[in-house]
Amino acid sequence: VRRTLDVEVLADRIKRGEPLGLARGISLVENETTGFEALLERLDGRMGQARRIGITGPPGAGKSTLTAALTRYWLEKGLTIGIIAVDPSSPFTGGALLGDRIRMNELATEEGVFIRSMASRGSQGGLAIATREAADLMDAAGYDRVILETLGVGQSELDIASSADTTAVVLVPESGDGIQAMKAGLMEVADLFVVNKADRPGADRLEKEIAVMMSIRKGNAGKLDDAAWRIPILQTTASEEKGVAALANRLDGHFNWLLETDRLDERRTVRRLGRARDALIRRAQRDAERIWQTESPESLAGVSPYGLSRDLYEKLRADQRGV
Ligand SMILES: Nc1nc2c(ncn2[C@@H]2O[C@H](COP(=O)(O)OP(=O)(O)OP(=O)(O)O)[C@@H](O)[C@H]2O)c(=O)[nH]1
Ligand SMILES: [Mg+2]
Repeated sequence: VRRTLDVEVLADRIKRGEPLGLARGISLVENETTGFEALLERLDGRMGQARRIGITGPPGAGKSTLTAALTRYWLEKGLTIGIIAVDPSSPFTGGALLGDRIRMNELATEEGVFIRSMASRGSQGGLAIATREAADLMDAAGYDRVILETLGVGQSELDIASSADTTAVVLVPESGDGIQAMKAGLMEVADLFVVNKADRPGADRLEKEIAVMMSIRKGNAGKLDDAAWRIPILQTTASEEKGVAALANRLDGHFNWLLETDRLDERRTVRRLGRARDALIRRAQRDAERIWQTESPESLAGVSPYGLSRDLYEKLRADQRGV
């Protein structure tokens, strides 16, 4: 039996920080169930308190282990933490995800921790926006920190990570990581680098490699800005919870820098504007899909695909004008 959605009631449950309400809200967002936009709109004024941290990097770098370690660290400080693990639809990482779940499950039972994994069903673009909206809901529910763990491959996953206030790129000493990162566009999204698995050989070398790459980029960028953020490179051994306090410290440092330089407001305004654009496009797409549903091969009789699309577009616009 489908319960009808009472947006107001659900919004209140989320505001009170009820985990079940939050879970339901995220499902609505994920499935684009009628009313989800009204829910987000209603909660808009409650957002902006959480610090959002993107954790990204290549498969198996230790992102989940690090996320879990950071979460435990913050829990001990009395903070509450929302975690979004973005499951890539790629079948290649299927095995690793299971491992994730096991680690994450230990945390999931802790009071003050809310974990949600988001899977891409439809388009990657759809996942990216739903993920950000899920983060919004966690924010509205009062979580102090929201961590977005995404795989650092593919533009849309990088977009998710970089939609956070602070983005940490996790690399490991295993061969060629630094160069890979350069290629994958990870360098561009990093507010700080984490060299994880520092217990393995090659961590220092990787750290130097990253430093060199950063200095080349800086050189290319021309004049140095004194107020610019100096991207730190930290070593961690997430599996032993080593270096986690220092990492938490640097994450705070970056957040404070954002605050002090007014960049936080800037970033968030850009983010809100981007959200409006995404929501507009999603709305338009939804309408287009709706009008498309009636089409079949016969629709193409005597007309080109372009002619058909133009006719449908005109029909769509006519519908909207109430003709
Ligand atoms: N030696 C060592 N192993 C680690 C460290 N951190 C994580 N690992 C191990 O590396 C493996 C992958 O860790 P995950 O945390 O699942 O990595 P991930 O980046 O989340 O992986 P995906 O989400 O599948 O991309 C696990 O077996 C971890 O136990 C570390 O600091 N040192
Ligand atoms: Mg993971």
